[in-house]
Amino acid sequence: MDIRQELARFANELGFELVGVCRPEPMAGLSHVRLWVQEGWHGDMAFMESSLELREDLENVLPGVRSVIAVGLNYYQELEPEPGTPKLARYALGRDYHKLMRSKLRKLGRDLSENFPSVRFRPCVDSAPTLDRELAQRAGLGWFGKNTCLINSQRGSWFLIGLLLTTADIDPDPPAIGSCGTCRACIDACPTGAIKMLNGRWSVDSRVCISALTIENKTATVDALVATTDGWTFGCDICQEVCPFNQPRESQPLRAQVTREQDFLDRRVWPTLVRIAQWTESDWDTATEGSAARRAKVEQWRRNARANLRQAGITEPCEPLLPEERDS
Ligand code: B12
Repeated sequence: MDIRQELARFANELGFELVGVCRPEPMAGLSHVRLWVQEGWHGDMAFMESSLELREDLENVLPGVRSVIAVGLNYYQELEPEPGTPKLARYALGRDYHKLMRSKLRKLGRDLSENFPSVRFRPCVDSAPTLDRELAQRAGLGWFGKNTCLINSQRGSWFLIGLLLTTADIDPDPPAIGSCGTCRACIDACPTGAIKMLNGRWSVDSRVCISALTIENKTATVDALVATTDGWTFGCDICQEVCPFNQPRESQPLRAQVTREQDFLDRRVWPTLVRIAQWTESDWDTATEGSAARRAKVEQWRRNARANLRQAGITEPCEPLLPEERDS
């Protein structure tokens, strides 16, 4: 039985549009991540600093690992928030992708184990100290664009990455090769200039990236976000929306195809920004359950919603700010 054939069949049945394999060799990009952290471009993401050593060796994630299976899941769908409602990045519109992809990867491991019983697997979806884009690039899923997203020449970049580390020895795929050429669409479109050169590589400065400001940052004030977040409440898709590889063409019909994943298409209905700006902890808890948008806590949601309301010129529907939310 050929494990590669089995893998392709099972991955396809589970709905993964992309699948590839690489060896668990040392991470060539780790020195770049170190520099990025040293320069402070990780912003408030302390976990990116504290996990540097663990990221050096995939043995830390699965002892005995011999192959890394990388999968990609398309999450693209139209984004058309009603005025006065929150604007979320596309990946957070439906069910939490971490839960969805992890359960699919567990199933993939179980399916493969039936014919290869002595083999061990570990699914990872943002849950382990791995450099997902680099591993997926090595496994052939896509190449690094200037916006740092992994771009697949046929499909574009609207896919999430999951990894299944395994002790099985599987023949690797060739790495993905490609380039943005002279295109600067994402660099020029980013309202905060977050895509910049760092030691010869295009990189994202999380201190100003709208995605990081609305999801990871806990200290910026409402005033600061009014000036920077450009109407986004949670995450940001601008650098992918403008990417030429995400524009469908007759010759490239797979680009920006709507996802087949019903769990992503079943969007939740969010309360209005006015309501969110006054959320209690328990409102937040109910509204974000099972959503990737739960990564931002209630204070961040209230702050982001207030910034959006001010951006829309609506200043006074809210209760007065709570003391901890006042700009000093
Ligand atoms: C931290 C993080 C963020 C941060 C920082 C983003 C960033 N560009 O680093 C913030 C919060 C801003 C963010 C935002 C988003 N993120 Co994010 N994020 C991550 C996370 C946890 C780590 C990324 C990381 O390592 N950053 C460190 C920097 C230094 O990495 P880098 O610039 O890509 O540098 C690499 C290359 O330069 C390369 N490299 C350097 N030298 C060399 C040399 C050689 C030879 C090679 C081969 C490579 C190489 O290696 C470096 C490390 O991998 C990953 C999940 C994971 N565990 O990997 C998801 C991940 C990258 N994010 C993802 C997504 C979807 C997003 C958003 C689109 C969400 C949104 N809509 O708001 C945005 C996109 C913003 C953007 N343009 O990046 C996806 C990307 C999917 C894809 N197709 O690329 C990932 C993989 C999560 C997932 N499981 O799917 N994210």
